[in-house]
Amino acid sequence: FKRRFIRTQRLRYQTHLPKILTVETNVVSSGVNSKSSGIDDEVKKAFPNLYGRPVFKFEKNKAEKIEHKAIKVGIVFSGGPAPGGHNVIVGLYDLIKSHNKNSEVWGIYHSMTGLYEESYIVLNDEIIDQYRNIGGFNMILTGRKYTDPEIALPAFSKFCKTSGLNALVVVGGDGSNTRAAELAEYLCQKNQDVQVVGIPKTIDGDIKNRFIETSFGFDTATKVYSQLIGNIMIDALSSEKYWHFIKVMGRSASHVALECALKTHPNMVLIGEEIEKQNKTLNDVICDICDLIEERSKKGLKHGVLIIPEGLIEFIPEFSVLINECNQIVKENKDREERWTREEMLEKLKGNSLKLYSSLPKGIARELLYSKDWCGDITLSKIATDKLLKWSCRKELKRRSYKDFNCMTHFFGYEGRCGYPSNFDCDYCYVLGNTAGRFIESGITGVMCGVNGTWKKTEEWIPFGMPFPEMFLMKSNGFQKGLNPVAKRILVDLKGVPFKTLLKYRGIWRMDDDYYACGPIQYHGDTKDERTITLLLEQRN
Ligand code: FBP
Repeated sequence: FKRRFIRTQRLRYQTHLPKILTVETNVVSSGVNSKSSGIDDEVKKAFPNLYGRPVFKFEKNKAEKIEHKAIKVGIVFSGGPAPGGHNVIVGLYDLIKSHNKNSEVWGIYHSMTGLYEESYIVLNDEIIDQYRNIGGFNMILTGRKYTDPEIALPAFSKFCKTSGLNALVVVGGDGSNTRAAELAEYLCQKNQDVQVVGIPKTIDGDIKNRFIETSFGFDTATKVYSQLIGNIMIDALSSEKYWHFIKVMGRSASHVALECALKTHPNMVLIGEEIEKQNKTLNDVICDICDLIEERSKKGLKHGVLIIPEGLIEFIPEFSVLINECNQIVKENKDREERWTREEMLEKLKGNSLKLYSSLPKGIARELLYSKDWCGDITLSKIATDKLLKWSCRKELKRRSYKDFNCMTHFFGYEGRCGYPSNFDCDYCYVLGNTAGRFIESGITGVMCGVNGTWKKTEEWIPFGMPFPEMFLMKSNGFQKGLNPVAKRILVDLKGVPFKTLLKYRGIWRMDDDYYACGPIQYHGDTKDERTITLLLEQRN
């Protein structure tokens, strides 16, 4: 009964809109051209139609009332779930239905795969009303399957012609938005009047740039992880006997680890980007942790909390060489169907990589050979870095004759991806859906929707559309030959204010247990609905 009650309360949450989205609007250029000097010439060539367009924004329509024709808009979820996704659909649905009740939103099942398999549902009020402000991607499901663009693009173009679909909204991370940009460019080249618009989704927080301030889901996920970390901290303080090694999701970038550290004040947090810059080996990292364990122990502190980013090992140079060599060996034998075994890899590797690989616990060595994502990258969430560090610290501390090391490991990942979205993520996603709808109605294609001033009150936000090429670089994507345009994943900026803030405080947190247990997300009552610390520190005008 209680669970139902909470769900009902969540369904009733009233999302807010920026002032400009409460009126009829026209799309205008913001005056900012997205031609960035940082864009590779090859990217420009790959997007001759999309490159060089301005960043679009809205202004109030002062002319006569706009007649909105009925349209059919498809929407896909792609990649890992992120809290708030359903509200993107709801925001889009509410907008286009309010403009013309004959317009339709088609929920495409299982990401892009649904497009090629023509598997979709025409959404209606009854379905939509069950998912307002509710976490998860289960309304239309998600997927990660990669389809070769040479097959996918013509198939989608044909599907639009036969079905009469006018536009597609892609809710995804870097991979999905790469697909969305290719599709938008392809349709322009074919003179096909179908719009493709992207939405920045990922709990990892790595889809951002000089225009996009944050991806949705990062706010809720980091609040959920921080609550759990805070609880563990209080337990550590209460029993004073365990070190807790906590790995948090976030793929390559350490944004999630950094945000959780700023919120909870652990004794130590590892930031992959810093470790790479300092060119540290695994042994250096282990020695740093063990030094702290010993230092605390001398003061009678046998407990502690360490936060580890999911992508840590990618940033340890000797590991990235090893991962590349393993990838290379697997790719050279791509016709092979059976899984590689540890023993076979030991026969193939040479030099330092062989030394490192053979020194790893067998389980970790095997995990390194397991599944790859669409880019051919190792799926980091499957590698138990927390356990690797525990195992290596135990070995090192034994060598130092230290006996009091009791360690518990944790991985917080999936539990943060589908929680009830915070009020921020509810509003942000609703606004992104509404924004996407307005661009589509105005015939704008090839943009990612964003909001300027997300750290302010929702009413003051300024929504915009950033042309896709702004976020691309040339890279091997693991499937097509040579280099191809791929959306960038943005890493932690070591010169940025959030990291500098960590530098200021982390020395204090090592020995003083200044733990901060922030408790669960507040949905009701007198909530300030705090933004992430990252967003507040990066505040842009
Ligand atoms: P995307 O948002 O980029 O799809 O990734 C989110 C994520 O949760 C990563 O943090 C994590 O590494 C990965 O998905 C796990 O993938 P899977 O759901 O396939 O296990």
